[in-house]
Amino acid sequence: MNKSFIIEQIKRSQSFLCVGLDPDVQKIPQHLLEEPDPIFEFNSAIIDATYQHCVAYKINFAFYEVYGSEGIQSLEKTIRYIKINYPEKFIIADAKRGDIGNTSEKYAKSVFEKLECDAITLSPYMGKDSILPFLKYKDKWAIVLALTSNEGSKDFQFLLCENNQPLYLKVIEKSKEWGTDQNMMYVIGATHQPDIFKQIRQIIPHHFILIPGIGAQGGSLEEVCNAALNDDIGIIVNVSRDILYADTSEKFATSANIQAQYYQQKMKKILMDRKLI
Ligand code: NUP
Repeated sequence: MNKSFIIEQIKRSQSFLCVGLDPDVQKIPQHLLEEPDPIFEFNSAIIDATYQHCVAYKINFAFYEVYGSEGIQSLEKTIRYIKINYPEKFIIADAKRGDIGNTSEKYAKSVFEKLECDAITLSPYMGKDSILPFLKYKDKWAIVLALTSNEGSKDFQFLLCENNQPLYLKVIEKSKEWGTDQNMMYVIGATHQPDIFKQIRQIIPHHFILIPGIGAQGGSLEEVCNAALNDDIGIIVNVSRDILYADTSEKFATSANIQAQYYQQKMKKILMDRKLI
């Protein structure tokens, strides 16, 4: 999926929402546990309830791998379901991969060719040869972790490099040379100060930024968006738990629909205020 198509979809749906599909059998409505594949039942209901309000789905592999081969089947069925019913949605594999070159080639092949995802999250720690195999695919995306939303982001990502540049900026500055704004995005967590987004925008004015940390992790949508938006919109904001578990009764899908619409309406206003739609 290329960049102009993603922008077009955001403008059409007046939303830059990504719904994070992080299903947890402990939290999903208990009546679904009677189904042969509760995870898929849950995901497909959430997808049907939210597709009008979002442009992307992010599938965090941990929530599937934890159930072994059955979980992998649910993951494959979920991707297929989106591709068949809502082929315009951008599908992100949140797998946080990255390894020596020949191993990364296998990861890329598995996620882009076998699973047919559009994008994958990558850890930059192993450097250039760990990322390049993902950039060989046309219209596929490498989404590099730059400044993550968790508490532990402070352990390494703020360490100062030469010229007092924090590591997260060094990561962006260096890695942006490996690809372009047509095949690379960056993860920046919404839990950080909006000023940080402005600082990052000076280095990558045109790249898309994937922003997790809204909802359950407490980031402020308006503040972060205002600092991170660019002239081409340039942001995709993920929300997982705040939509998935808005309600754990049998009416969970209706509540997910309302919650996704709540975010979409906020995003629409942000886009309109900035005259981007
Ligand atoms: O920095 C990151 N923070 C983060 O929360 C990078 C991520 N990929 N994520 C993921 O986004 C996290 O693993 C989860 O799948 C989702 C956030 O979920 P929630 O806090 O909206 O429930």
